[in-house]
Order: sequence, then structure tokens, then C-alpha cells
Amino acid sequence: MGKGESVEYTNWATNQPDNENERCLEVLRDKDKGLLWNDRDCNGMLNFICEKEDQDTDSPENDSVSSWANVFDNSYVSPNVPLLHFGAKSYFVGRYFKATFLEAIGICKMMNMHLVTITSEEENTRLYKYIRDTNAGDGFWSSGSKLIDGKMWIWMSTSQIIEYTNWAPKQPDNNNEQCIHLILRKDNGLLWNDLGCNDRLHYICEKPRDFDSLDVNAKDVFGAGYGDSIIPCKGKFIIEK
Ligand SMILES: [Ca+2]
Ligand SMILES: [Ca+2]
Repeated sequence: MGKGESVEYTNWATNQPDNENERCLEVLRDKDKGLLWNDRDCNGMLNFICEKEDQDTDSPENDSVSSWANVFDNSYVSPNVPLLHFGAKSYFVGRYFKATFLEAIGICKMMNMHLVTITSEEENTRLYKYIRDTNAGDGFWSSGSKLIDGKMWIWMSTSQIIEYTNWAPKQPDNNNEQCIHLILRKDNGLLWNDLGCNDRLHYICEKPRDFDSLDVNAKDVFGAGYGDSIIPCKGKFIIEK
């Protein structure tokens, strides 16, 4: 997760991985065999090991292309990490693990992404269709919350005040529910509900789309029906009508 890369080298313990519902990797110390791997439930409480890049060395691996923070932002993104590309953003739908609102912020950050912001009906509709068509789940965290002052709804990932909304009927309905939960209604779109921030939900991460590394197709970018052509220009885009 820290680099957005697929795991290639492995050192599984005997008969591991053994359970589809165990989605995190635990390392076990074995006196004879060294460090062995086990798939394990992600909610367990374990000790942990952190790592960071050594800033002092000049090894070629530390150049800007492969620097830690850029890995998920460029073409090194693992083909095994499925992203939805729409408009100027790419999205990752976290469907296999549920997290609290704050944990979801951390998980997106770990992938060098942000918890999602939704600023237009088009964006809300595209996410709705993607979630529906991929059966990704029925409840997701967005980065919308009023945790800052208890009153104002803000996209935490961008600090913008929330303008476009798509509240479900009778929502928001509770002053103690301070985070925005996206609800899939199969025939009725992606509706918003205020929910307690400590509830556990799936989540959607986003990042600016990296056009340079992609084979840009206008239909892909702006959805079928748009005839716009897009000319990449040093990372920025001119959209010709
Ligand atoms: Ca296991
Ligand atoms: Ca509510």
C-alpha cells in the first residue's frame, strides 16, 4: 500500500495465505525460518514497522522519478490497482476494507491520494455508475464533513466549502453526524447522508489525473457523448469545443 505497487517477492508461512477475508499482511518471526508472512484480518492490534527513504544517499533510486511520494502519481502505478479515470481526476474505490472517516483519510494518503470530493452532478453520477456497475458496495466515505466547527460542511481534502450537494431525502438530519456518507441506491443514484464519523464504511480516494502517462481518449476523459478533443500541453490541457 505504501508504494501502490503489487507484491512480487513473497515469503508466506506454510499454508498461507489461507483466507480471502484476511486482507492485510502480518510478518511472523520464526526461530528457524526467519520472517514469515501471513494474511490476517486488518482490524487486529499488532506492533508495526515503519520505513522511510534515506534522504542522504545519492543512489540513482532516489531520483525524482522513483521518489517515494511520486510513485502513485506517475506511470509506475501498478496495473493491479484499478483506477477510474474521469474528468481531471483518477479515483480508487476502496471496496474490500471498511474504515472510520479518519482512517479513510489516512488510507488514501498512504496511496498518495485524497479522500474524494464531489463538486458536480456529473461527477456524482459518474461515481454512481462506476460503483453500481462494479458492485463495489453500498456505503462510502467522502471527505465532506463539518468537523472543523460543527456547522459548516467542508470538503476536508481541499478545504472548500461544499456547494453542490445531493442529500438523500430528509438528510442531513442529525447534528452529531458530522461526516458525509455516500449511499448507493441502485436505481436512484448516489445519495448523501450525514453519519457519525466513527462508523466504518468503504471509501473513495482521488488524485489529479496524470494525463502525460496515459493514452488520452476524449470519451474516456469526459464520458461518452462528449466530442471534445484534448491536447496535452506540459501537463495542462486545452479543451477544444
Ligand atoms: Ca492467514
Ligand atoms: Ca443522517
